[in-house]
Amino acid sequence: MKEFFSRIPTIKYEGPKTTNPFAFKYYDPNRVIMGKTMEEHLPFAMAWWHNLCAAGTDMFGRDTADKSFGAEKGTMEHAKAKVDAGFEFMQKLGIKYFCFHDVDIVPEADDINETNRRLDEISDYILEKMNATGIKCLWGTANMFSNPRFMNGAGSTNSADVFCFAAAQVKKALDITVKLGGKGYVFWGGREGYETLLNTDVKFEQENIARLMHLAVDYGRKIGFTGDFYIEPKPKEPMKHQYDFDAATAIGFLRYYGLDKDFKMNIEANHATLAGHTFQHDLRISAINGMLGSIDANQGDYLLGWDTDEFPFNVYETTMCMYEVLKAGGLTGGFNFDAKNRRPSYTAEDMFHAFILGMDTFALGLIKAAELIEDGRIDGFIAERYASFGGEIGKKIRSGETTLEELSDYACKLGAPELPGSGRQEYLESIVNNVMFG
Ligand code: XLS
Ligand code: NI
Ligand code: NI
Repeated sequence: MKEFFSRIPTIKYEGPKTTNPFAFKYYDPNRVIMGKTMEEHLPFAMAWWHNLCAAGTDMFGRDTADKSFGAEKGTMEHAKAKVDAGFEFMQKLGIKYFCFHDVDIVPEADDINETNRRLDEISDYILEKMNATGIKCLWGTANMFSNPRFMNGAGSTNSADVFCFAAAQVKKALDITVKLGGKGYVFWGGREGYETLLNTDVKFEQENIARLMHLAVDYGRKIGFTGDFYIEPKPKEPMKHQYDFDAATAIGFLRYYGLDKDFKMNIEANHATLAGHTFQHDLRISAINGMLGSIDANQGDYLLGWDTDEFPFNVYETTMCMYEVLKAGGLTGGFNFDAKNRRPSYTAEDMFHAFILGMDTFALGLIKAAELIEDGRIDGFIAERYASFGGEIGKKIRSGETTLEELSDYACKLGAPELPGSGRQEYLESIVNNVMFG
């Protein structure tokens, strides 16, 4: 078997003191934190599209990286070379999962029947590799945004024929996800949104998106898919307005259309920040609604208004992420690096540096989040902050055993309440720094 990354060794944990660029400084898969190993806390996944397909093309220039893996692009030989390279890559890093779109794993043909045949062929090949290595599929999805037919979206399209093509792609992507034992199936909105309300019937489009999701659930359950469906919220890009704006919007949509039992959230850091939230916010909203499923682990650039899909570097962000994940009792999904190298980082070495950075950044986040929880000062402060609801009148409010008149009488008797107590934000932030840096 050809070795694609022969210059790069298997990446091992060497600890924070090492200067070996091909070693983990913080990600020690066997280290136990709050009763589970790091590897159990952090089921990392490789995104097929960024790591094995994207080669640096942007609006202003062509590929900078060579992702041919020794084969001619657009052929099934290339598709297979990507499988070989991808599994070698994941094995060298100790990555146990991957995520894919249908068109990441095969070149799309003009006729859907031929694309489906290719998908059958490649999935046999991927399955062999999975069985040989123990690497698993985290989730699958259908790319319903690149092909020009989806210019107005897939579920949200104005064309009934295009809607059927979307249905066909979802059906096949579900078949392949089930065949590969995928834990989840993702709906990222793609082009499900609009450019202008002047040509758009929003209610009609949202009903159709919900219909497509219901059809997917019915079919998926019929063929034995027991995992979670996910919505991956994003506020904009490629459409000016994307319907799945953020977690709160997507959860409301799922409940309204009766999809909330089968769906959870796949929260992407960069999407949350594009929506004007912190990553932590969308995780918290998902968690308190019982819908925190999986994470697309990346980060954006606060100076840029689009999905830059950078590898996670910001330890404050991963710490607050892991704080939410630990509090929620973990994910049913995993941490998919929906992230790409910067265009000038075009070598094979850079692909490894990127994953080492991402995995170490999350490992640090996990270590620090556990320390924050074990430290207890933040939890203690929050409990204290709401303590008045443990008093007689507070308890009545919480249990619903009161009336507006009773509360009004209580207030009138008091005359004026005391101020609600300091929020102590700066004090709490200093605790975070204290835990982060010792
Ligand atoms: C795009 C999305 C996409 C999904 C999968 O912004 O993040 O990559 O994760 O379709
Ligand atoms: Ni994503
Ligand atoms: Ni994204």
